[in-house]
Amino acid sequence: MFKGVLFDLDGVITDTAEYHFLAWKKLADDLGISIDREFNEKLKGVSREDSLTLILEHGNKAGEISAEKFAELAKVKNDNYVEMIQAISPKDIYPGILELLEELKAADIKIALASASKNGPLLLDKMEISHFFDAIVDPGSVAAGKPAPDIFVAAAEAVNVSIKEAVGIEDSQAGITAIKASGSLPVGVGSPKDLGDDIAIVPDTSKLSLAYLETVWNG
Ligand code: B16
Ligand code: MG
Repeated sequence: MFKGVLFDLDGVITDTAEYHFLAWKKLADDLGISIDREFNEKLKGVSREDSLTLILEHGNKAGEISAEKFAELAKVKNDNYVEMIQAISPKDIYPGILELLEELKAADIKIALASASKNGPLLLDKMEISHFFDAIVDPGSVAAGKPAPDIFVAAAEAVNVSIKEAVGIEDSQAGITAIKASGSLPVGVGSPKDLGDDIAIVPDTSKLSLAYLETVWNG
């Protein structure tokens, strides 16, 4: 049996993936760069700075932005995003997630947060679920962001669980790649079209439960 579950946040625990998209879209529009939902799949799970680089490259503007302007743009996006998430509360927790956290706790399975977001701790507090987490990895503390495996490896280490005895739950292409590379077992939230047809995928979080994870684990 697995001994730990490594959770992504945005798009797995709550719908903040949508707010990230809206905040990036506004910034891109202001820069005269067009981004759509298909392009956004490449941004999910990717750090703030790497996301901005991808957007600027997409708009062929990477070369014309100074380091100072780059930092300013990243701040503008985050300020807009942080404003959007102020109203997040326990009612915004995705269906099935609270029940899953309760089941994992009761089964003494470790719970860790492996989110690329620096706003992760704030969001867990707003949803009043911080106490479920045995560890929250600071995304700034790992050498490379998703799709590199570092944050999942660090999350398993932080709860003293072998990475091979952990399940990772993700909604993003970058995150699934990271989980696969880490050696833990991936479970996707979304569609095989976006996440691939070689892993266990639920269409939405209401299908996640301890029993479901056990079924996936047992192959
Ligand atoms: P922040 P996750 C990721 O969170 C988001 O999917 C991604 O869109 C965002 O750019 C990244 O966090 C950084 O977030 O700007 O708040 O530090 O999906 O890994 O939980
Ligand atoms: Mg995510």
